Amino acid sequence: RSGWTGVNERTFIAVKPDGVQRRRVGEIVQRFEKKGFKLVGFKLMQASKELLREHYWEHRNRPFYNKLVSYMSSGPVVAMVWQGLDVVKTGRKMMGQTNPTNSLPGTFRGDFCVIMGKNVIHGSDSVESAQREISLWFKESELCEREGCSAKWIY
Ligand code: FUP
Repeated sequence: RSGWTGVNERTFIAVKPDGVQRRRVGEIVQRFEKKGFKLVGFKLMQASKELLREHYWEHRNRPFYNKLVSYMSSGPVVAMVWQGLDVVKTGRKMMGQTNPTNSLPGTFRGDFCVIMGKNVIHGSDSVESAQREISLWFKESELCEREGCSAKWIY
């Protein structure tokens, strides 16, 4: 998957259950679109605990692991794949810090929430994590990137 760099870089973004309940899906999609990124995958789904345990595998020995998996499976999430130049790093900036208290206004976590355990949005923290998470949440056939379907000059 070494082709997924530069303007083809992809990240996995999920609106968490509280983000869906807060009705923030539209605004999150809008900000990624306004920035100039391309939506290549999108689905509303109830994630299984099995999927979430795998998704948060790196935290398996942390005290908050079980609570995190329960919360993430407590309601539907919106799973998305966004594509564009430096989308992983920029997506992380748009999200803010893990703890909303440390997140600046203008970021999703800075603007929409106050509790670390219910922080609205997930975004991959590296290109490698993005590749792992995208293949965990999406089948290749669910990702759309038709040749010529968007203007090349946007990037
Ligand atoms: P982030 O990459 O900002 O989503 O943060 P992490 O991957 O470190 O953590 C994943 C999720 O675990 C966070 F969104 C919230 C939760 N978490 C806690 O509840 N307590 C902690 O101390 C750290 C993370």
